[in-house]
Amino acid sequence: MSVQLYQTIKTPISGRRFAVGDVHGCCQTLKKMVEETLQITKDDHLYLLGDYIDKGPDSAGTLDYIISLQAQNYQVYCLRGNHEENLLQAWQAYDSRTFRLFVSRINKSGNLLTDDAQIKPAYLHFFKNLPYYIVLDDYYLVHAGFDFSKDDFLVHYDAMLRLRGSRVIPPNKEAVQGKTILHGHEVFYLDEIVQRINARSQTIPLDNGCVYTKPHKRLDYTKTGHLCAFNLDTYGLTAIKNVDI
Ligand SMILES: [Mn+2]
Repeated sequence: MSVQLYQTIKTPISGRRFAVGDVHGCCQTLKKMVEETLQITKDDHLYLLGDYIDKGPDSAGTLDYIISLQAQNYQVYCLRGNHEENLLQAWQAYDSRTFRLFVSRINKSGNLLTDDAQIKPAYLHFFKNLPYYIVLDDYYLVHAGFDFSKDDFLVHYDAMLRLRGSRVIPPNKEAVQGKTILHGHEVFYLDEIVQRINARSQTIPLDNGCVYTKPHKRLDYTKTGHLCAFNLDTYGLTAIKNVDI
């Protein structure tokens, strides 16, 4: 199996560029963002930052929607998130009973599986082809972040999926060649995201915890629960409330 580790994408001549944070099974919210709010056209680029599945109500529906956009030649580029990686790893490591338990009970994503507890072929194909990061002319896109404590941060793939702490670890400016880093994975409150954008921060988080719409032990749910889209050219942020839960 050969995995495409990263993808390089040139800026489109016409069309807009948007990056959207963690969707986590909130298919209707993603659909609303794409069709009503942003009104994405086939000239636009849409970058999804990983974690399409788990937590929310419809993992399979979210994948079906993304795959159908790509099949219709919308320019939708998808990163690998830790939830997609975890699913693939569990599939390889667990017996089918444990695997079904993990996917259905723990992650509430039973609709990704066939009756005999295999990942449905279309989803397996989708997951296997997800890159760990995307290089644009002026941005790096990554699910969680890069480990800048390492000189060769571009080969530390596990950090790209799981790192937390873009608040504390500054990017190595020279190493990223002036590119801005966009990431998801770690929930940031909306005011923090706006602040990072307005400050033209070198690292911009875009996960506002779309699925956290109710009181939560660790997060202030009045400041989460939005799906965020960032316009890479205008620096505009569009945040919409979750409509799935
Ligand atoms: Mn994540």
